Amino acid sequence: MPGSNQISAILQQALAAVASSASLKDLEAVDNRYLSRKNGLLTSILKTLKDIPIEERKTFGAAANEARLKLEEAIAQAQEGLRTSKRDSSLDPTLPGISHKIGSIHPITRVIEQICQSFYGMGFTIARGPEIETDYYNFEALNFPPDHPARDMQDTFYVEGGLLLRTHTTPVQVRTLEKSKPPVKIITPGKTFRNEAISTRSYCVFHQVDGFLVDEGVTMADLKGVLVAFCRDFFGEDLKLRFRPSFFPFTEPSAEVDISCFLCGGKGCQLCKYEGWLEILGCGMIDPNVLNNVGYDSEKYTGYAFGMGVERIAMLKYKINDVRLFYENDIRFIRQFR
Ligand code: 2NL
Repeated sequence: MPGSNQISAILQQALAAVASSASLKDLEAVDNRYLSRKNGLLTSILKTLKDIPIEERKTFGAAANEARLKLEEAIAQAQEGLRTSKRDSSLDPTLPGISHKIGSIHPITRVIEQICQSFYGMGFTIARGPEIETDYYNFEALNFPPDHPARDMQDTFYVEGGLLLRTHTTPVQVRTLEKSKPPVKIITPGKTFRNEAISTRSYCVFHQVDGFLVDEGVTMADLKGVLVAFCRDFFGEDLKLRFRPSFFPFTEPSAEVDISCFLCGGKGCQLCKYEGWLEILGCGMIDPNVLNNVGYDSEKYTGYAFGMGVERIAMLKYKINDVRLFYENDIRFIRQFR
């Protein structure tokens, strides 16, 4: 028959098990072993009350209940202790936080996004294409004569298999025209390559955004309208534009576009080299030969096209005087464009 001694022996055993518990799981096991309703060592003892002489029942029952309460209390305390000690060791809210380095968008990426956004708003869609091109798409389809200086090894990077690194993104436009039916209205942002001596003004890699519209009845006036809208959106509402006659193998007529200097308003400053004007892009009406090359009837369809160097525009916009800064990945430079 169980006695009070036995109860205190079980309680001592249980308290020792609580003290040596290293985890909440251990405590749960102790709780189960001693206090489980069905067959816990302490709880079972209470079930034997009926076998005890009536006069001893009261003291024995009280002792067993007291032991149960003590153990429950000890387990609860140990649980709380484990929970807080865990919090203490792994999370101290008074410590300074772990700071994560926040990156920034590269100024070239940012300018490309801004240019695309502006043209997207005027109904242009974006097309992309390969950086390694054939002579056909990079030169021949675009009306470059076989002896054109741009085809020289000095100007173009040739790779194996008669392929080359595209010198402009215009080949993407040829590829798109080939696959489409008019009206076609796209811009082609992307990386381009030229075998040039590296200096403050030129680098072997650069970016270009080209654009065009081909449809029936497209004129130079449409071109001017789109470019005026773009320049004012990108550089400022008060700008004036100036179209100067120029030459490209793939457009006729061709023009270069200057904007009145957005820094000095055209009065003359360091940015515009005291000229009052900044050269922004090249453009023109797509040469009928180019349209014929992509299978369009150049009697029926006409198109305008334009192209701009992203580095040049980014240098003007952010007043950067050395193109190499874009490619040196100096964190102090990049960080300024947060
Ligand atoms: C510049 C000048 C230009 C084009 C790009 C083009 C596209 C097709 C047909 C004809 Cl599909 N032309 N693009 C036209 C004129 C100028 O770029 O200075 N780029 C940096």
